[in-house]
Amino acid sequence: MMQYDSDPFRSIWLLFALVLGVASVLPAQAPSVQKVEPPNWWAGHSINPVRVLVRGKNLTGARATCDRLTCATRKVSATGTYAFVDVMIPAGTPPGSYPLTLSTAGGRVAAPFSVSPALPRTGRFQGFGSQDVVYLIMPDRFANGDTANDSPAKSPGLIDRSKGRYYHGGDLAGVRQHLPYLKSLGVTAIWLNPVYDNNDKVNERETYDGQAITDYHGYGAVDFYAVDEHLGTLAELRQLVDDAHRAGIKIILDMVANHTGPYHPWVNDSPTPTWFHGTAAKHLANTWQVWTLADPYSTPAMREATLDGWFIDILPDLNQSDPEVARYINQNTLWWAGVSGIDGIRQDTWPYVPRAFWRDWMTAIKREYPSMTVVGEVFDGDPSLVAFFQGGRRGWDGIDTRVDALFDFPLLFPLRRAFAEGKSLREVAQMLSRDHLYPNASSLMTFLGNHDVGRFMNEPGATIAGLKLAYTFLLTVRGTPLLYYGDEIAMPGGGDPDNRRDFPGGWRSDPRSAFDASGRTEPQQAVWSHVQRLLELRAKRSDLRTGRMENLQAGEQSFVYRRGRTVVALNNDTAAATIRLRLPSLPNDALGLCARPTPDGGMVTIVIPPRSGCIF
Ligand SMILES: [Ca+2]
Ligand SMILES: [Ca+2]
Ligand SMILES: [Ca+2]
Repeated sequence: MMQYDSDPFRSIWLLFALVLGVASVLPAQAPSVQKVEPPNWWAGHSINPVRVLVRGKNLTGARATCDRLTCATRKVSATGTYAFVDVMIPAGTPPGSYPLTLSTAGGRVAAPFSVSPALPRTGRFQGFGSQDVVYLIMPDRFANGDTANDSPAKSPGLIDRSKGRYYHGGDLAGVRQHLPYLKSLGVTAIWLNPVYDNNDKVNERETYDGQAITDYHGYGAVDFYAVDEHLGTLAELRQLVDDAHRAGIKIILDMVANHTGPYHPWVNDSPTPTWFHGTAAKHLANTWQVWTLADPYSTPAMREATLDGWFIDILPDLNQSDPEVARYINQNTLWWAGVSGIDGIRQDTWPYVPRAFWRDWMTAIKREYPSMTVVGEVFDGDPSLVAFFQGGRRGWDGIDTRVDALFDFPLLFPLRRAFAEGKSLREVAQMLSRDHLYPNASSLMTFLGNHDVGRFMNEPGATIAGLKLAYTFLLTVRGTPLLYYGDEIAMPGGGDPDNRRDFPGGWRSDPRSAFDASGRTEPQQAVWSHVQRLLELRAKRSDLRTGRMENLQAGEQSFVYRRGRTVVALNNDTAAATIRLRLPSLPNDALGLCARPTPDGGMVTIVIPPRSGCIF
């Protein structure tokens, strides 16, 4: 047996007693405040009291008081970093500054807070649907409208246009300056990738080819209550929304409720012990088994890694089952809407968040903004799986998430195969036959590409004719069509980040500008004017937006369908197609590609040129 000398133990005990004694006579450290979330709220809001999360130092034991509002501290984190304060705003409270005072044994500190005037509702919070045509913009890659924010004081040196994963300088001012371009094309809504403040330094956790990258794409939030300084300011966001509304264009903001960026300050010191699923050191990696979430036979353990795992093993997974996290996200969503006047929301990585949370989140949105709509991302080609996540009916779990729309990924893949690769067009018609699986297929958001898949023109076999034909289909079939910036000028680009090249002409040094017809090449102009013509037709004919869909003919490479009284005929073959339809007559093709249809005894014959589509 080892012999223990009692002396070292006595020394440690004495030291401990000394420290305790000194600590008891030291004055408590003064409290300080770094961040108040939300920094402002509204009188008469459906959420009242609002729960304010104050981040600071030495907040242990903090008691909150406020002038003319009613404040109460609900809890303080064990580290003394976070205080949760309920702030009740009496009806009719005039807008203004209403700082909260936090008092501890160490002193008092003010936490800035204000009551804002509510934005007038007319022409705001409008929602979107099949009457719209949405245009997706990655703000860093569209147009550099303000070079003063290219290398901000807070995060200098992250811009390098020669690097695909660095900032390129595009911003909200650039989007605002090109609203006339979007108007002339005919889009009615813009979806912006996230504008949250992202990391101010290079991202060394998510490296690419061993090189550090930046979070230019906006999906790595470090602050959910600020616009990234490369993109502009909150005031500029509001100005963009206001100017867009004046031009008759809605704004859809991208939001991420599933995770934060790896550098969010919560990661090393979280507001509650259960704020995230696990910690940076110990967590599950997301296994992306989305099917297990829809499977009525899966066990909670099977679903756990997909729901609670960290994306790419790096992005901290928020725990929406912690009521404080749920409340934080709900308030954050309504804050963005309230400060900016946006019309809709695109929600990232939809399946990876518990459905009960979505139901409550959607309910909170609709309670405050009944017309506001949400489109969720379920990145999967299986319509039965995507349909499970659509709102409008309860799943086997008894939950209706109430989400208005989802992206039509199931249609994307056969559409690419047919129109880009020249494969079966019947496969597209067959995918549409699966619409019976959805609570509401007409609310799906249809698209030829987005920021997460290679461009249409990079598919093997893609041609300008194929792209034009794909647009004829996209802009006449059921759903809410989405255009990805640059696809209207046939921009090329492989996988991320090559599919996020700068829009030509968005930078002053660009040799030519595709924002102007004179700066477009012949093929670019051919696609652009085709899209514009289709959008013009769509705007004029409500049939193309809301008309009932009916198949008239589906062959291996031809597809004819009716939307209300309008007939659309597509030929994906490299030879002309002659099709006889059981119709008494047909008007002329609005696109001028098909010859006048010839009626004969209750039938009508149409001849569709190779790889073309006509609208009768
Ligand atoms: Ca800029
Ligand atoms: Ca930043
Ligand atoms: Ca999750």
